[in-house]
Amino acid sequence: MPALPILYSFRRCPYAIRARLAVLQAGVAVELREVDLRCKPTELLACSRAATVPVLDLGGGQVLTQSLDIARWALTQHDPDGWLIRGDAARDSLLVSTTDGEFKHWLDRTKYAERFPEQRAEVYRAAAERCLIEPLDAALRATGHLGDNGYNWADAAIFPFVRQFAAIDADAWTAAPWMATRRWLDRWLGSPLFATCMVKLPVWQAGAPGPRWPG
Ligand SMILES: N[C@@H](CCC(=O)N[C@@H](CS)C(=O)NCC(=O)O)C(=O)O
Repeated sequence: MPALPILYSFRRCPYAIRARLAVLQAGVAVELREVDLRCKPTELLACSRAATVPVLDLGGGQVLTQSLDIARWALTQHDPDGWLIRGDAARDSLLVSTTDGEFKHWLDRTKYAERFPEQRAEVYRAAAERCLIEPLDAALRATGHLGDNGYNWADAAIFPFVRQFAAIDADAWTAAPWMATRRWLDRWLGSPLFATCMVKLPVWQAGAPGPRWPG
């Protein structure tokens, strides 16, 4: 049997969640290696200089080191619900690049405000909301998702970061006026796809294969 692609992952990392959601949606199987980020395995360091997660080792020297590339690869193998084709491509690409760029910047400052004492956390929170949550909420208001008839790749790419943002201060999130985004987030959090994505696995030990995933 040909070896499975190897996915190096960290359960709580939003980039890794993004990649795993796409792998699950595509229904492709991988060998999943859960990584301890404080003690990265040499196999991961050997295939990615940056040694961030997720990393997908396809074999034959082909390695994907960016979560969006991994998601695109997975959905290119199999895309049962048209995640890659449904939606407003220009709007979705802009929302995703804002998520990875400006939003991530303000998200980190909101989450670790004590490390960035130049401003109060509320200032960072407002900036995060202005750059992503506000346009996302407007986009979600019509149908509740970014895809035309359901989720698409951008819904899955953005969700793990909004999840992280909402969890910083649950009261502030509930009090904010982002009704469409709150509903969207709640649906994601209750979805079977997310539940499967977050199943806990032991940290991978070198020398033994990681589990086939999904199981
Ligand atoms: N641009 C990368 C970013 C991945 C990333 O930064 N992942 C974090 C974990 S959430 C990481 O591996 N950080 C390195 C470390 O903690 O050593 C992607 O989209 O995959």
